[in-house]
Amino acid sequence: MAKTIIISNRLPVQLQISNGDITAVPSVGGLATGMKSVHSGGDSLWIGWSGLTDEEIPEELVPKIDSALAEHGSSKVNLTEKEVDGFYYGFSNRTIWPLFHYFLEYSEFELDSWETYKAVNQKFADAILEKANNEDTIWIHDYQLMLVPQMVRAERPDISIGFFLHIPFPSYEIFRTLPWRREVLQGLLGSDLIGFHTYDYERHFLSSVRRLLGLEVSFNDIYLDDRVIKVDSFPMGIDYKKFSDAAKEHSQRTEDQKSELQKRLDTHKKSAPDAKFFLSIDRLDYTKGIAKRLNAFEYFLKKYPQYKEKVRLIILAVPSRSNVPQYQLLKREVDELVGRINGELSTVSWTPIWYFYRSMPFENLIDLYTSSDIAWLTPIRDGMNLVAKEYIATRTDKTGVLILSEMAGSANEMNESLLINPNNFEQI
Ligand code: ADQ
Repeated sequence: MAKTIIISNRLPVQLQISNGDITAVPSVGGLATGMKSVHSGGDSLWIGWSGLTDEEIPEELVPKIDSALAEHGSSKVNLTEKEVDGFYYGFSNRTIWPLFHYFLEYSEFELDSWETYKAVNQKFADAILEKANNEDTIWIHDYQLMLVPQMVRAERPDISIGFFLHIPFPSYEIFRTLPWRREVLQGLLGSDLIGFHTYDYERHFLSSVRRLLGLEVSFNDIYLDDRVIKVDSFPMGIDYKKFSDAAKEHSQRTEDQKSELQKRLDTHKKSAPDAKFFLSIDRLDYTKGIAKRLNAFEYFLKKYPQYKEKVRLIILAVPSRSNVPQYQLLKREVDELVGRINGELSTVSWTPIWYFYRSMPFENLIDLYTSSDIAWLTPIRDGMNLVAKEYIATRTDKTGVLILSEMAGSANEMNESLLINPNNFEQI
């Protein structure tokens, strides 16, 4: 039977080894959350990196790891520490990620990491070729694997390949600064169908194809040799029912059934009749605008002191890419800002900011979404932003306000939210 093979850098579960035992914990992040529902819905295999380098996996545990992954319909690509450094922390996260999010000043163009990116993309392609039959559908995800489509096509000219980019595709003027711009485009053009979150990203991509490769483009078709490649926008959604059902179930819980977090949230609500929660949830990433948001919250409290003791900002930040220097600096900046603002403005009965730097179980995410009056999402740039959609899906009583950056892909679809320009401090 034909199957769908999903390929992304990370698998939907991450493995942890402790005392010779393997545990699989769900991966956090937009891609993993979004694709999980597709993966569990049919006959599919997910290929990706397990999150552990070859050096971290004892030889004798390999069979155990393989069977733990097989239980989750997954199969791993093995990467050494050096490969993870060059491919993941290097080219993917110090070149492509900042460049595609318009952080040109953070983009590093290192030949060595590019070479590793190519070699690792070939490893992913080989893993697909080993598992795929000609009638299977191959669905490749995201900026870490942009060369894989062409690498698979070279060996299996007739197989169906789709590619989806989860981050913005930047305008031609930005993209053209990449030394390996033609190779990246050619890699992507191994696909039959290339998807983006928004029409703007699609338009930028087509413009780069036309100008850098000189190919014929008609509407959203690209003509390459005897092939026609389709390009389109597919704004990614969420598993709406999962979030709204969970929210309804939480609203019916008795006092005994509530989580500790929910009880704390309820206590704060009762402390003042018009107490409000602002919520922000992101991976700790410089593209998400977390530091600006904290500064804006402090500014708000100083400008409108009547809100002191009435509002509280809950910041939930998932640790991310902590090996990259910009992320370490950001972590320090956010820690310091939270410390300074809380130190300056707290009273005996009130702390303005609750800051959680960790991943949270789904149950607690729902507690936060359903208890917060305002979701405050102000990324500087964001491919889509699924948190905005998750928040709306949990507002089953139809209350709540979404304040959303117009630089997030989701702003295109959610124009009843309060849209702000994240660079306009007063507006935030
Ligand atoms: P991300 O940058 O990871 O995704 P986003 O779309 O907001 O951003 O998804 C984050 C996901 O992680 C959400 O499902 C959220 O619930 C979850 N999450 C965040 N913090 C959490 C925490 N502390 N604990 C548990 N879960 C947490 C990338 C792109 C986005 C794009 C997605 C999907 O950067 O622009 O929307 O892929 O394509």
